[in-house]
Amino acid sequence: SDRAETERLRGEIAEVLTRARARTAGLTDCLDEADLVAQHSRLMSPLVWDLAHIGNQEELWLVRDVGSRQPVRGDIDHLYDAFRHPRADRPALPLLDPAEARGYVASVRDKVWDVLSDSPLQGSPLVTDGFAFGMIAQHEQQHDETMLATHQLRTGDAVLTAPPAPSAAVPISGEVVVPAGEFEMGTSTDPWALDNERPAHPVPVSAFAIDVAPVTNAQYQEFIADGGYRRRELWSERGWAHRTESGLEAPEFWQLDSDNRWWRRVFGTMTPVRPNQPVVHVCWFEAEAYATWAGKRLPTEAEWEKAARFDPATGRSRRYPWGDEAPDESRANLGQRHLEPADVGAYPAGASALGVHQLIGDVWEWTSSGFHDYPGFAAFPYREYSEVFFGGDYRILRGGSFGADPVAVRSTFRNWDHPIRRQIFAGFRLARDLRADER
Ligand code: AVJ
Ligand code: FE
Repeated sequence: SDRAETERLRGEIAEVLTRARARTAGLTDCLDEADLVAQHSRLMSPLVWDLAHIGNQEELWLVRDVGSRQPVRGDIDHLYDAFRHPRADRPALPLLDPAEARGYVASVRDKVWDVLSDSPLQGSPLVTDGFAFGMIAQHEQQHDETMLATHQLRTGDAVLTAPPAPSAAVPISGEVVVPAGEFEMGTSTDPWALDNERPAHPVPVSAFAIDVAPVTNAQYQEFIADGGYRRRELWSERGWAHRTESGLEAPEFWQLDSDNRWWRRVFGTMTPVRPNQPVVHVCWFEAEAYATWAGKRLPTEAEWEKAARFDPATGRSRRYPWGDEAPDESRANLGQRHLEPADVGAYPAGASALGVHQLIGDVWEWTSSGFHDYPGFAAFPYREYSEVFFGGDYRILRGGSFGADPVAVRSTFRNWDHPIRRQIFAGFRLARDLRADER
């Protein structure tokens, strides 16, 4: 019945909101006041800003807009408006202190429980199928991933712990051919898909080959050893200028020891580089140079999505590579269960219909595409989520990292960032055009 369905949906919303808040608490309760208000990198906000910003977005959309309730704090919106204050300026703002921020997010959440129990979850587009609640759960999880990146940048003793990510029973390598033809890209029906993923539309894609796994640390070390960072001809003009100015020599957080072995700092702990793990913390320009060195290229966004979703048996696009069922521990490394990517081949149950592994989880994957609207796009519910970024100097990332929560990951989900960014949990996989004899 409709009533039973509304109750089920309320339960699901309560679960995703509660899971997000537990993660937010875990990322902030482990640090003292000084660490929470400090700026660990000019690229990032103080963690106490993310915390109150999470509460403020929840208040704007769920308490005030959906719930038509009185503001919890009507006086602080401007402090937590990401468009008013660039990240580098946020530490100087008169922010809520950690205790006030914790109190604020808790008061907002109390009101949200009341709004949720009253909302019919249908009627206006904003609440239909619980959209606004799902959007806010995704927003909190996106900031949790950003806060996780701040933890990775932070120097000092390790504070986060998690079991190591799985290795593979059977190693995998090589590529698969994705046949030519139209596929359905994007979605018009996924209830919590964000505006930039909509609407579903047919996209013609020529046949191409794509690697079954992301590029690993061992493969990336070969590129370094072969002079990858010194050979001008492997880099684009912009890439080389950036490499030179920024002194790039290896992925961020990597260090070479006196025996010529690579280590990387992982959330405050020095660990030997795991050879079969996807490389992480490389920018788009490094991915581009590696692809040139390997004689391949990055996939376009449409190619990535077709490899992830297209089922040749039915011609349908799936929600996830393995089908329509939600991710679980056997299929993908998501949700900060581990603090690192898993080795390639660790999730055979997560492979796509075409046999491509680990498209979801482990590392965000750079694509060659910029961020543009799909035909028929309509900004919803606010232009500042997606629309203001279209056509900017961004590259699309797909698939989600070990630090992305399942509520904010699906094969239609689109992430974007500047091509120089390395603090995000990004790696890449390669693709190539087919040779004449393969077509
Ligand atoms: C979609 C991950 C690029 O973190 O800048 C958070 C998500 N938008 N608050 C970001 C977002 C508003 C966004 N990304
Ligand atoms: Fe935000």
